[in-house]
Amino acid sequence: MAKDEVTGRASAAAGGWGALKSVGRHLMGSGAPVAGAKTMLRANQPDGFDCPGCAWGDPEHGSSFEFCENGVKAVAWEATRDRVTPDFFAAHTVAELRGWSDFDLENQGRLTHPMRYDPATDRYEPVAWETAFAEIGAALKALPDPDQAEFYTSGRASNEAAFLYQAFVRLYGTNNFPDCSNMCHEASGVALTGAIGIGKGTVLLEDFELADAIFVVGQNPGTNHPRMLADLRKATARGAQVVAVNPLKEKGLKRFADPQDKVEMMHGGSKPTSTDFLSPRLGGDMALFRGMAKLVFAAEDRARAEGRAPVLDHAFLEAHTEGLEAWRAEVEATGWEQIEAQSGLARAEIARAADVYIAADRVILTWAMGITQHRHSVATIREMANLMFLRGNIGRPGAGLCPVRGHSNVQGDRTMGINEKPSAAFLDAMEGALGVPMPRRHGHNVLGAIGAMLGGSARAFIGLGGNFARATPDSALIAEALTRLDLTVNIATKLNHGHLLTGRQSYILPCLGRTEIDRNAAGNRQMVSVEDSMGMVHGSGGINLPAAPELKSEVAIIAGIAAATVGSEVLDWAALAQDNDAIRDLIARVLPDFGDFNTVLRQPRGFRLRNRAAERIWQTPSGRAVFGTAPLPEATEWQSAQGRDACFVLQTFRSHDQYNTTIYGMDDRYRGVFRERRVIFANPADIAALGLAPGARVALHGLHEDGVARVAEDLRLVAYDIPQGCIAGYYPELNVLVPHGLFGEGSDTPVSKSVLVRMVPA
Ligand SMILES: Nc1nc2c(c(=O)[nH]1)N[C@H]1C(S)=C(S)[C@@H](COP(=O)(O)OP(=O)(O)OC[C@H]3O[C@@H](n4cnc5c(=O)[nH]c(N)nc54)[C@H](O)[C@@H]3O)O[C@H]1N2
Ligand SMILES: Nc1nc2c(c(=O)[nH]1)N[C@H]1C(S)=C(S)[C@@H](COP(=O)(O)OP(=O)(O)OC[C@H]3O[C@@H](n4cnc5c(=O)[nH]c(N)nc54)[C@H](O)[C@@H]3O)O[C@H]1N2
Ligand SMILES: [Mo]
Repeated sequence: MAKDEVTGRASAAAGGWGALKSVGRHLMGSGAPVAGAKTMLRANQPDGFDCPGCAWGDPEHGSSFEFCENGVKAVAWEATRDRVTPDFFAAHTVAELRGWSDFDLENQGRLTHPMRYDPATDRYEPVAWETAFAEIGAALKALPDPDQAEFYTSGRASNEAAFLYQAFVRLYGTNNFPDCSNMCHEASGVALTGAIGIGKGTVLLEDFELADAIFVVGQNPGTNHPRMLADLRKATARGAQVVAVNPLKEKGLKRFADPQDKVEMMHGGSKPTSTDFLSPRLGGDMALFRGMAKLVFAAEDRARAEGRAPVLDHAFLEAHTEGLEAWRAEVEATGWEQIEAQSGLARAEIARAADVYIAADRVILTWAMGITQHRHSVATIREMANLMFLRGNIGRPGAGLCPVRGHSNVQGDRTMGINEKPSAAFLDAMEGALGVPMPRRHGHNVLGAIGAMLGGSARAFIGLGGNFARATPDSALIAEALTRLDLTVNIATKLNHGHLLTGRQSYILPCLGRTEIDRNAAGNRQMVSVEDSMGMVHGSGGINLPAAPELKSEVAIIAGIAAATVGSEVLDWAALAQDNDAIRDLIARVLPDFGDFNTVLRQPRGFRLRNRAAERIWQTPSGRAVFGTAPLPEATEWQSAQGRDACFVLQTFRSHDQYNTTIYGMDDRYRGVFRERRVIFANPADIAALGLAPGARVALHGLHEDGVARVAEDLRLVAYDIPQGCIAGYYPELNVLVPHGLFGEGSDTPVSKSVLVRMVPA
């Protein structure tokens, strides 16, 4: 068990002194401890900025300050005093920098000047903003077909930036919007749109205070949504059941010591965040939920036979749903053998979960990447929705579906129209507001963009934030493909590998971060807005001085490129770049749910976007909530691995010291791993069966058969409580093993949580 770093006592809880100590270290490390601490106090405050850490909602009462260890890391990382200046680029060739680690690149600090790549010197050199805009515009205009350009978005972009970006790209003539959410919660969007008519969750933070049972499935909130732990422990404290479903017994899912609770901190105490824990095999969740459904139907039959109150919510099912009978037939046809084999759970364990579900009047079900990054993710989420429908657990207080989003504004970016398959209604509204036709052909998502790059039809890549090269599967192939492009442009705060994979013409355009004050030419402060996982839209205004005077806001950079590319006849880019209120007025004209956007945004906690599913209005073709009827997969990856020599299913996940491809440090405190990232977590029995001992070095070989050799070398085995046959290691280092040709059915999401590999001793 890991020791608490301050008290030296073994600690079974997440949070506590270890978290506070880490907060101090990251603030000190940023070189701006006082400013950093002041900055943190304004995170998620009505007059401060939205924490760039995650998309978990903020409490209604904005007075108590809410931040977490990993929010501090995100803020300190942005508020660092270190700078990547033109001198830095003069001192290092791009070829040399490509050999640096992800950590070392970003750790150099904030980008300060717009830079252009010079192939003759293999260096980035400073370029004037206007020159960069003009050259990028000329290069885009020179493409014979706008569909040859790929416009990537990472989920930190504000609503205003995202809206302007999609307007520019559509005026340019394409719907090519590969987006980080394609690798993230796409399956949630697809499944929920089919099931309830909207691709978003239905609960608010307040619902967590009312739920009788909460299922937390396939996510690691202790690291990735730490503020959620406070809501979970409040729930267990008032007697609610919290069932964690995860192949790993993640520490934060067991106990949490709240660093903001003084008494607890003094006494070294902690409180439980869950009341039960199920550890399915990777990809086994659909089988688990099907098993639970079988038991709910059985309980209904028993209740009926014994003349007791029904278990199903018949009024809801009759008035609001369709497809129940077809699904029930699927459920009846699925045998327990298959359910136990895929889930790896005994029927008695599944019955425990079903009993919790049946006993609760109000149930919330949350999930993240452990559910969305599999081949059958869409079907799994439909199964979860089905189960919730049975007892009417949607659209009433304390109950509902809650996909827990990743990037702090990934949900908002989608709302703003970052979508390669925009609805006709959205395009009609854009045409109404802009008075010109929009492209109707569907564009590329991440998978499509990768295909176009590998195939050579893509010629340009523009990245609004993010790290496309490292976040995508098959990193090695993607890296190669990026260097063959005519044009690569990255709008970014910090240097990363993607910027070093230069096309014939390449630019790095440095932007303000969310913590920084954004003033227009007249000196007036600008704020942006974001939408959290619960559909709450907040304002966000920076409080720190810009990292460099040359920086521009994302909005201004997009407007600059747009003016040089599509001209200013339809939209007055120069004016929009100076006035985020004007952008919001435009947004409200296209998206009526934003109403009087500029007024409601300035209410203390912003406003909630209307969510019709939460009102039991279903925007599906039939006007009803729809039961999914997919069968269980023929075989999960775990089943395919059985009987094959040294074959395992690998999931790639996050350590406690990283934000996606941004590596803050080399520790994974809660899992007891320090100063290294090249580790593989494996069951002790599996390690022994290979004739190895914990600590042994191994290589992993990908088993996807498409002629590409996929190998990750020099990994150290860590014995861990994880189901046999399942192993885990860190993203992005292991993305070389994730095949781009394997993706979720209906979601196109790379299967980062189910990669078949062979383990070979080094
Ligand atoms: N500090 C920090 N915060 C973050 C991020 C970050 O990198 N760092 N990233 C942000 C982003 S973009 C996102 S999308 C979220 C990601 O948040 P998470 O989804 O929590 O991210 P992962 O680290 O990928 O963790 C996946 C979890 O699912 C479990 N899991 C894997 N496969 C399965 C399965 O088949 N079944 C079940 N039941 N569980 C499974 C893993 O054991 C792990 O606990 O966090 C956001 N917040
Ligand atoms: N194998 C595997 N692959 C995965 C995943 C996995 O679990 N396993 N997870 C997937 C998921 S859930 C996601 S969301 C993607 C993430 O993919 P991305 O969103 O593309 O990656 P990030 O690492 O979040 O991007 C980091 C970069 O964003 C830039 N940046 C930071 N802040 C700002 C800002 O305010 N503005 C701008 N313009 N730039 C900024 C910095 O330059 C930084 O280097 O990765 C996916 N890839
Ligand atoms: Mo994500």
